[in-house]
Amino acid sequence: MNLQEIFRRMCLIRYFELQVAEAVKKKIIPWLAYLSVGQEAPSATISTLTKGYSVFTQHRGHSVYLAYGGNIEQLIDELLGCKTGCCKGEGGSPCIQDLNIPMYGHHGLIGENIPLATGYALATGNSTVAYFGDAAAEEDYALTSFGFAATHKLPILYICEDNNLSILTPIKDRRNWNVYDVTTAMGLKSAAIIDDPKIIFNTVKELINHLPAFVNIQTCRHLWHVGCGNDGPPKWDRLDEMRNIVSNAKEIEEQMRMYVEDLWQKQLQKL
Ligand SMILES: Cc1ncc(C[n+]2csc(CCOP(=O)(O)OP(=O)(O)O)c2C)c(N)n1
Ligand SMILES: [Mg+2]
Repeated sequence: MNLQEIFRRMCLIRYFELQVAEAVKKKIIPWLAYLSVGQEAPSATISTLTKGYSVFTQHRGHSVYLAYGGNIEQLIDELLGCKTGCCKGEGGSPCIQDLNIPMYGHHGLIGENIPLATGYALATGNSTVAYFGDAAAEEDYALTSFGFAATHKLPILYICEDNNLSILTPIKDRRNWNVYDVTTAMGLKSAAIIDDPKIIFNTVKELINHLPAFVNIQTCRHLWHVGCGNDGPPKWDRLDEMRNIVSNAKEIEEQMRMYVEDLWQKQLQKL
């Protein structure tokens, strides 16, 4: 496990998202942006284990795109609505994709990436990973896809980034069951963990030898569902905890901050 690399990816995502938040505040980005501040750990960690997988995301996908090495200039341009964006400036924040990874974007229905990824794994036989939220995992088409993957032993890894929220509604007000129990009952290898990169790494490293598999990862959204507001200090900040355990953390963080800020400046100058 390369904790420095995981931390580097977390910093890349954090500083990228802070730039987006700044651009939203200044109305340079006047449309919806779904940010992953606080939720960096799952994709930053899992991407180090699943290079070469085909990736499917839903609306909160900047983190996944960046973690898997998506083209950053094209992502900035997409958020700015430029023709040079990764969806020609027509998709915006929720629909981003980079077919060089390959990563396939979102189409509007939460969790639709789950059946799409499942069908893709069936059709191609490629190792596939789908990232989605705790509300997406409740959808009927998500649950039937989990069952289908278990029955057909598809090479797919399902990652639920569980921030306990569907916009503003916590899980306790939405359901009295958890997805882990359902996927386990269906015969999927399943795990329910917190977003500590060491735990994520060890869990996923084992599960990818036994696909199909499902991992529920409790994570903490720092900002509102959309845009850059917040309701005070977050419950936890995994990136901050990593600063204390990764060697050369300060240097890595500063390097990523400068890298991202320079890229944003460069792209903004083109406007
Ligand atoms: C089928 C469907 N229902 C409702 C919505 C509206 N909607 C957009 S995002 C969202 C919440 C998604 O929550 P979750 O899947 O947990 O992802 P998170 O936003 O927490 O990352 C909802 C209800 C939608 N896009 N599609
Ligand atoms: Mg959620």
